[in-house]
Amino acid sequence: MATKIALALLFGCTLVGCAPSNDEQTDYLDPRLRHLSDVDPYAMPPDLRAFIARNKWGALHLEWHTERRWDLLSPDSLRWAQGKGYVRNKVQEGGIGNGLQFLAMHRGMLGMLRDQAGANQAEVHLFDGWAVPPEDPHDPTDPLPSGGDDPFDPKMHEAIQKLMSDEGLKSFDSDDTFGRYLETNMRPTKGNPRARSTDPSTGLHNYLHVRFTDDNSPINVGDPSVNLNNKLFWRLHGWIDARWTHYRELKGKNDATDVAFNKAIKDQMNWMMRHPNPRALEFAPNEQPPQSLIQDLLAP
Ligand SMILES: [Cu+2]
Repeated sequence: MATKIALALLFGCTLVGCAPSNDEQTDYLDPRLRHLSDVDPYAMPPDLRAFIARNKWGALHLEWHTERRWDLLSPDSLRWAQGKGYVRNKVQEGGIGNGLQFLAMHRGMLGMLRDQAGANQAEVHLFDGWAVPPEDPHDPTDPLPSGGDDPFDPKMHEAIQKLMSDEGLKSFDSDDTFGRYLETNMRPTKGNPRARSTDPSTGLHNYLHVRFTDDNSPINVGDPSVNLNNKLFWRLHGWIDARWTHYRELKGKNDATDVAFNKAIKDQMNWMMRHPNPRALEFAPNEQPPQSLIQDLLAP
C-alpha cells in the first residue's frame, strides 16, 4: 500500500483515479476490447486491463508512438492525428534522446502495473519478460500467428546474441544508444526523415512487433492502442527492460543517484498520468484510428 501511495503522489493522481480495484469498471474499456475473450491465451487479466483502460493508456500509447513517427505519417494518418490534437514530438523515433524516452516510458508502465499486481504472484510474473526472444516460428508458447513459418532474420538473431552477452551490452556508450539500437533502425537526419541505420542488426523491438502482428486479434501486438492488453507485449518489453537493468549494472550506473535517468522516467510517467490533451483520450465510434496509421507505425 505504501508503494501505491508513493506512486500515486509521484504521478499526481488520486488513488481513486489511479487504481480500480475490481473488474466492474469494464465500462472504461475500449469498445474494441469487448470482443476480447478472457480465455484468449494472450489476454492480460481483467483487473490489469481495467487499470490500463481506466488510465487511457491505450490511447496514450498510440499517441506517444504516433507523435514520434510524425514525419513518416501518410496524409490520412496525419489528418486523423491532427484531428485528435496530437502534435509532432521534436525527438522523432530513432533521433538522439528517443532511446532513453522509449526505455523510460515502458519502464514506467511496467512499474505501475507491477504495483497494481501487488501480491498476486501470477500477475507479477507477467512482467518478467522472455528469458530470450523466441526465434522458432513454432515456439510452443509464442508461435507466429496463423501458423506462420517465416524464418527468423539472421541479422536479428545477431542482435539477440549481442544483447544477451555482457560484452555486447558493454559496447553501448549510453542508455540512449542502447535504447535506440534495440528499438528501431530509423535514424532521421535533418534532410531525410526516412534515413536508416547502416547497421542491419538495429531495431529488434520493431522487428518483433511486426513479426507477431496479428490482424485477427482484438489485442494485436502491432497496434499500440490495444497491445498493452496482450501478454506477448509484456514478454517483449519485460525482456527489454531486464536487458536495460543488466546493461546499467555492467556499466556501474547507480539508479538512486542517476539524475538524468530518474528525470526521464518521471517525465514519461507524468505524461502518461497527467495528460494535457483529454481530446486525444476518447475514441468515438466514428473516430477510430485509420488503418493507415497502424501501417505507418509498423512500417519497417
Ligand atoms: Cu510502445
